[in-house]
Amino acid sequence: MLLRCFIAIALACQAVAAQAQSPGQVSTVPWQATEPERLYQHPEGRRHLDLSGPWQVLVDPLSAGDRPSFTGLGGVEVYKAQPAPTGLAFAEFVFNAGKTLQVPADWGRQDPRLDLYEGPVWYLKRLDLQPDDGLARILHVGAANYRTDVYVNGIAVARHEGGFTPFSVDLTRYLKAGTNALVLKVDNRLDALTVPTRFSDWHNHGGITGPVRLLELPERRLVSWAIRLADLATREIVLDVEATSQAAGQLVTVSLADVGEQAQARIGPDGRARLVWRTRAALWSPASPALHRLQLSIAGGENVTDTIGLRTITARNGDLFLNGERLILRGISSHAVSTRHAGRAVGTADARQLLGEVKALGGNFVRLAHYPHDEAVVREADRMGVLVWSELPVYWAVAFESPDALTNVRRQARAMVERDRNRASIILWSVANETPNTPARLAFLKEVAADVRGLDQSRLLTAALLVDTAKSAPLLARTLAGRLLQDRALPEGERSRLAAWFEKATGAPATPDRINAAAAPPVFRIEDPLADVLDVAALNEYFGWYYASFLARMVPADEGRLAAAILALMPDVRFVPPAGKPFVVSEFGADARAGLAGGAGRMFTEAYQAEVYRRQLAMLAAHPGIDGVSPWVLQDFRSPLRPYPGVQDGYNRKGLIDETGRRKQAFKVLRDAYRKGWPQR
Ligand code: GCB
Repeated sequence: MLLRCFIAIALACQAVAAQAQSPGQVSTVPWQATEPERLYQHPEGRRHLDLSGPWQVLVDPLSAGDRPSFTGLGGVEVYKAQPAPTGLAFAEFVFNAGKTLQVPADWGRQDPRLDLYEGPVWYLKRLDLQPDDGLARILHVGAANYRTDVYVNGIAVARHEGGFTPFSVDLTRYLKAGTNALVLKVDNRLDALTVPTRFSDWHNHGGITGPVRLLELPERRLVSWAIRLADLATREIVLDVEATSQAAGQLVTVSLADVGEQAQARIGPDGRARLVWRTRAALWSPASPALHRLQLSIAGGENVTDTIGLRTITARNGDLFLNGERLILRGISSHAVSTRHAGRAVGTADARQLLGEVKALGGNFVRLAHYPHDEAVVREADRMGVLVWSELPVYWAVAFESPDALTNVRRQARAMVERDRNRASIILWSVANETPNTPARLAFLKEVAADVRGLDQSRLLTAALLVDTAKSAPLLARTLAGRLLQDRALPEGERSRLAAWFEKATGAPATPDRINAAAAPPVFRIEDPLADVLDVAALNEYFGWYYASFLARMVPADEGRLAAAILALMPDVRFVPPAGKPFVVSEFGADARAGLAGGAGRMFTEAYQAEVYRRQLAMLAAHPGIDGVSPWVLQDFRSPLRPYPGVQDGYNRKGLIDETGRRKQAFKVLRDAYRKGWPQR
């Protein structure tokens, strides 16, 4: 009898559970929250509560925590942050101080069980507040990868998408006197519609990876400001200020305290003001990174201090100019990684390590790939005098046909620019990396480019492009076949196979004249129509690394022989950028496992990588119009695309430095070239 009773209860429970889990009931939170709109700039320099440190967390791989129930019997609703019950009260999804994660930091670095985790983690911070002082309280999140839902005291307040850029949310009306529960649900799952998509060459570090602050600001406050040296000759500065509507009609005063300059303007009904004056302030450059204290104050409202530099960056007749002087970018690319610890780089100490290595190379430039890095890096780049390329995560094939993806990227672009447009170090905004040349992609990126230009007139636009493989691969194949057929030492069997291929590919007999003509130095044109939208044409190319294995599938020749022929060809290779555009090679490189023996005749050795650098630097120095390089890449970084056991072990090994900080031979090759003033020979 008793048994039958239990069975009846169990069956009833199952039925309720099945109902609760039926499709269409994925989330039962009354979700009204929308994407936060305005980004509050420079949170560090404004009155705030710092929310870094330990947060209580719940790992929720099935994303059950925003359901009222998953069994039909209650007890989930993580966002309500109920206190852990005692006694006979049932609980499962409750926060408990026993499980915490540090903020800011990705979760994999803190708990090896989360290293490959992709899913939601709930974060809780309890805030004791007395918000009766008339101040607005604005949450500012530096970065959280990838999707963040913000809840205050059980209410869904905002949902943000994008793993690298900051966002702010006005929490004032949700907070009460006493203890408040701030819950962030951070979900790092990526798919074909996210930007970036799931398919990329880096590890998807999840978590709150930027600082979290609660700004405490008066009603008459600043939202954003943009300062630029608008005219090098007259030294005219233009400063655009955006304040809250409550500040309309008030005077805003700006001063550059160290040079004793001041300007004033009245804030218009739209909250905006423009201040213009001529300055005597010293200009910023890598050789002399002069910074100035910018003070902004609204009458009867907020005072903010920022640190800024003044410089111009221009492109003219295919060259780059910093403060009117010809500029060559001696750079290196980098992911947001640090040799100080695993995971994503964050904060000033990581920034100094990364930029310190750029300086040690004798470089003046870093390409911060493939997404905006932590704000600390660009602030430190201002101080240390390193020029910066900052990039949107529009990487490979994103959903260019999707209006949602476009809206998402436009938001990310706005946040990237608004966060950093007062950093003198940033000279280039990159809108994309290696994207397919299709009409949908061109239309998409044109819109993004127009937005970026509208938000900032003091930088140049670029994107990392490729040469068209449909044209370049057959050209390279014919050139290499020609060179191999010129080689008297080529074994007979291979010669006849190659000659037969050559005749078929060129449609003519393999006569000495034709072979010599095919073996002539190849010219690769950058013909991507996206270049028309950009100020600077940047090219990623991997001569000396990838192409031989690919060509060995086209041409009947041994892969090793093709690889050697490519190395031999490199001094003769020429790229032609679109007319009138500065030309930067934004990637070249080769993998090397630090310490791997085998000499330059074996791929993945330090010696081979160093040889690729020597040849690349010589090849590119021979391009008369070259404006700079940022080889790939400063430090080895985690990537699921790189398993090769014993060699890559889950790391892209194209670093000049390995993950422990050990410098490889190629580091010295690049440093010597930069010290000698590359591209001069
Ligand atoms: C590229 C990509 C970069 C990769 C690199 C590589 O072209 O832009 O994200 O990591 O090549 O190592 O293949």
